[in-house]
Amino acid sequence: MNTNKNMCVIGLGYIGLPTSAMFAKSGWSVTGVDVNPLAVEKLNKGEIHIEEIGLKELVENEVEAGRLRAQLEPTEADCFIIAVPTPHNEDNSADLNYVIEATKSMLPFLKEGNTVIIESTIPPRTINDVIAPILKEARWKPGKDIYLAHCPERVLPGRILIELVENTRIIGGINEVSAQKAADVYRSFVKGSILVTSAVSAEMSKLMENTYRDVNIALANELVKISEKLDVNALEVIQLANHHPRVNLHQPGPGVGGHCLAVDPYFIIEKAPEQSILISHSRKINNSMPEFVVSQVKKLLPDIDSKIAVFGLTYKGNIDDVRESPAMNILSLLQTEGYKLGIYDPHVQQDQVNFYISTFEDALQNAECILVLTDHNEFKQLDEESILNKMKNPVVFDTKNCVVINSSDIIYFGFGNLDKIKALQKA
Ligand code: SAJ
Repeated sequence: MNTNKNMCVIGLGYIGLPTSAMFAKSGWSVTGVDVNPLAVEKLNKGEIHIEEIGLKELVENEVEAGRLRAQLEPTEADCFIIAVPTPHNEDNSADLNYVIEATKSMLPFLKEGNTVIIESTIPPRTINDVIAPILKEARWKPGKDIYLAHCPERVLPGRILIELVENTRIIGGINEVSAQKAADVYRSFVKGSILVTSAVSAEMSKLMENTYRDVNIALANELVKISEKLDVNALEVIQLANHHPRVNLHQPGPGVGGHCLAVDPYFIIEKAPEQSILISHSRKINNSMPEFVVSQVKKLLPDIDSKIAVFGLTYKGNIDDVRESPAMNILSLLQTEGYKLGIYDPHVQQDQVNFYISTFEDALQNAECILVLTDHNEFKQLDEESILNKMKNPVVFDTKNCVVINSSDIIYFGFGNLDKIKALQKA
């Protein structure tokens, strides 16, 4: 489809850059805007500053075809998309400064009939209570002479280019005509359903998707703690209960990380703290898991001179992202306890962290326990010969239920047999 229309995308990160490239591919003439000169410079050379499968080739093609370019300031366009980050403040509330600055930066370029879309994750009512007033102050009438909508993204890194096309999109307008205008924009390349709603329902549904997972993971994590007290195998219980056709207990773990599940629920809590009881308790349960893991480690290794081989730093398996990772909290708690640590993560580069990352063999050397904190594929089948040769005690404590141990000489602990750790302490 060749629309011959102009688009300006503000924010060339994990969402803005792939989105810009997809719109360019579908015929829009796209100007990407970023405050980072490196991102701008690279894009104009047809290069990318982030990693994502298939993105490099796509951007190269679109820049070469003249449909995609970048600059530091916005420009006139038919449609503006804002895809800047929403970090959180100390108290976990949303820091809307980037979204507000991005909105203000396009004001000088707005023309009657333009469509403005916010993709950034925002607390409920932000479109109505924060963005619309900025437009009104500039004498626009949102919904009448400018169309305004929220269209949250829901893509998973590694699958962004596929999910941008295939996922259902929720489009919430400040009024019906705004939602329809924004929906027309996404119809350029989205093959999934496009569900049109109000801005506040779109804001809330995005946050509730991630909150649903966070709350359910908290339930699984609480089950682990209850099971530890009552000597129950939590993992077996989850497996058994999930045979029920309408039950889907999630998987427990060392905590919840990443920039979505561990962050988005707070955007609901900040707007309705007294009502968000389950949501805020779930956050507390998930945040308590690093301490719970360390309490189990202390039972396993009462001697704080012991060395622990910590396997996995990222917030989930097979990625290189350490943002909000519970593994980082566990590391610092273990350091505070005084344990010696050998840290190994084949997906993390040395320059991403401010401590030393060992090789597999060095991490194992003289260790008395391998503490698995991430379910990388590399950890599912460990080199057992090295474990037996290098470790002082061949013990594995697997918080992700991902390691398969074959040798009977290696002692395996996980969230399914915490009673055995308790028994050790009593012995
Ligand atoms: N986790 C568990 N137990 C589980 C599932 C996950 O402990 O049963 C942990 C993971 O180890 C990780 C965290 O939860 O620490 C989050 O992982 P994730 O894969 O569930 O989610 P994200 O943060 O990578 O991506 C989510 C996705 N949302 C949902 O699945 C509802 C994604 O679709 C969104 O685009 C993304 O958030 C976002 O940007 O909001």
